[in-house]
Amino acid sequence: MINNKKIAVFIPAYNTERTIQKTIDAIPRDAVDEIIVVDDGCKDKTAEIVRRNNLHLIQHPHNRGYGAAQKTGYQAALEMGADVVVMVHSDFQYDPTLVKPMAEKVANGEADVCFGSRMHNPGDARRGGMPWWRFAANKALTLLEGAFFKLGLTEYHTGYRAYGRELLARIPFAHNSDNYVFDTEMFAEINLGHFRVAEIPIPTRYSADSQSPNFYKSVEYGLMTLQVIWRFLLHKSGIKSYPQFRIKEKTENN
Ligand SMILES: Nc1nc2c(ncn2[C@@H]2O[C@H](COP(=O)(O)OP(=O)(O)O)[C@@H](O)[C@H]2O)c(=O)[nH]1
Ligand SMILES: [Mg+2]
Repeated sequence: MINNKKIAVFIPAYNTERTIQKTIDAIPRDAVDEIIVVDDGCKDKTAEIVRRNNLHLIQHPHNRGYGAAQKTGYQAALEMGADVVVMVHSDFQYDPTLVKPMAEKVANGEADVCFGSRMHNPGDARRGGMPWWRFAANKALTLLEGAFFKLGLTEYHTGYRAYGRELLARIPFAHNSDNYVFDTEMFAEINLGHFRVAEIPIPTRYSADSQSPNFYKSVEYGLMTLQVIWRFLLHKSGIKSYPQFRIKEKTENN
């Protein structure tokens, strides 16, 4: 609990037997009420490790993708009554101890969502091992997304995010992509819903154990990002309406 708010950590996992235990161990348990792991069709020992830790495990029978794992995780967190859901990647690329300051921004009412940025001090991202082409693409896409989504962030490609309950209840994220671009769609939706945004600096970690989309997947992700921007512009200008961008009204229940 933070500020009497129920805090859930959601971990998307795909074949991360080498890193999931140290990820779980580093989560600050005094602040966190629920830990939900979505096993996205893992073919290794990930599920066994999660079971040993007595956490809330949800399994996809087949691999459905990073976006699909988030849909399952956020839905479960809402059903469990979470007020704040912090996504922590299972490949230990993001420092789990920062769950606390991330969740605090939302739990204390400062923002509806908090992002961890590796690009707050760009030199740190390179020193943390971010490959140069990923760094360049991150910078370029961040400039572009910043121009359209206007959330004032220093990075638009972070996987470290704390979402508040109201935001998750009002964004129809079930209509989002099952793929990596789910994260980009959330930015468009945060703009459309006029949600309040916070950002904290986080360290960058690339190690032998971390997972990342390969070069081909990253190019595909870049193109899908452009497509999201295009759909967002069509929607915002009223030319075309997309179900995923129809942000629900604020009600007593969300
Ligand atoms: N690559 C991949 N990761 C998945 C999938 N489903 C869930 N994940 C998890 O989502 C997280 C983010 O994926 P990752 O490849 O590390 O992307 P990155 O954030 O760009 O480094 C990791 O913790 C994965 O274990 C999937 O279908 N593919
Ligand atoms: Mg990764």
